[in-house]
Amino acid sequence: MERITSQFQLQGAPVQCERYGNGHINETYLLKTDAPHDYILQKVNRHVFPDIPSLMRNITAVTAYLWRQTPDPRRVLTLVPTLEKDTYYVDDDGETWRVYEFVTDSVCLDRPESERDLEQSGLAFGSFQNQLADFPAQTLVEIIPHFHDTPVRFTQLREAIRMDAAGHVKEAGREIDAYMAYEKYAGFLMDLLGKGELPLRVTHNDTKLNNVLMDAATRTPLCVIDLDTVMPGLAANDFGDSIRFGAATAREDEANLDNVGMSLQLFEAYARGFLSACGKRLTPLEKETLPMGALLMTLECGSRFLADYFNGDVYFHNAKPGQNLRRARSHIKMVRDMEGKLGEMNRIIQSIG
Ligand code: ADP
Ligand code: GN1
Ligand code: MG
Repeated sequence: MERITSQFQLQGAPVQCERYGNGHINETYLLKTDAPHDYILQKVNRHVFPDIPSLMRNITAVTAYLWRQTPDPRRVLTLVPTLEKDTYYVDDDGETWRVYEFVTDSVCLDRPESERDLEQSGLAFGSFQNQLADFPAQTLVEIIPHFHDTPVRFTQLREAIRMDAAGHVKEAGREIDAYMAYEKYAGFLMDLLGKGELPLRVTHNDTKLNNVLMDAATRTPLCVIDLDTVMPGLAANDFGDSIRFGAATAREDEANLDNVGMSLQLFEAYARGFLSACGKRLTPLEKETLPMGALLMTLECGSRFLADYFNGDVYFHNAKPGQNLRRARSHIKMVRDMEGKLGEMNRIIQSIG
């Protein structure tokens, strides 16, 4: 690690470097120094992100733009330069490393501890979208093409079933049937986009609760993190992914499906925060699509977990074998629950206005 950390312009000498956080993609470390100054060191996942130079250029451009609006290192993710003044370092094995300022006195939650926590995360992601409303979207590279193209995700699931790389397909007939029964919804947002009825915006695309840092004392939003997938996208997807993760009544990989569903109270809390920050910018149709965004992001993410299970767990970090299958099962259960609550979700959105 010393070989890596010595490449960055750090304040203080590194004294400790340990795995940190619960992200599914990158390898993240908390780097402590002998100065009162900590950092986040990350090995960027090169299998997930084949074009890291473009990814880093996207992040640099977006954070510079945000910094002009809010010049505060606790409120904008801040890259630490290398000795060569680059934003990342490639080691002898071809792995890419980057360092961020550690956002001090912050909390990062895997589950909301109150409705207010989720409302505040809605405020954070809504404000993020608002702050980037006039960002020149055409300058961003589409870092993972078709990232939230749900029909394409179903094609990838079919391909994973056909290849059956890990030999799991024969035991997962029920899950496959369950997902295929919901494919009828997959094209809903992409069709509206194709017809020009929904605008493309600069969106975050990975709006999990644990991708926002809150002030430890006030529990109000500080900083939106994990900017790897900032790309042109749909407001409903940013809204929906937050609901998938944050309004769930259980963890992503909950094994007891009786516990799994979506809480309408949490849905409402998130919607209040999100719409208070960016509601005025959304078209009436965009607002109408928010509930379907929640269902579709849950369906899509579940189909990706199932495909990864069939592919041999090559994409998402898995703490234990079978975790992707448990995630896929919980997600389809949540889709069913959301389907039954679409009317209520619509009423909530309309009542917030
Ligand atoms: P992944 O793509 O794997 O999800 P993230 O960039 O989200 O990686 O980082 C993983 C975790 O590390 C986050 O959920 C958060 O807990 C922590 N983290 C990341 N960046 C910072 C930061 N600048 N300050 C404090 N914590 C951070
Ligand atoms: C990944 O990186 P992380 O853990 O914040 C994934 C998201 C999924 C999410 C599921 C680049 O997010 O798309 O929704 O896991 N990120 C990428 O929890 O694929
Ligand atoms: Mg993350």
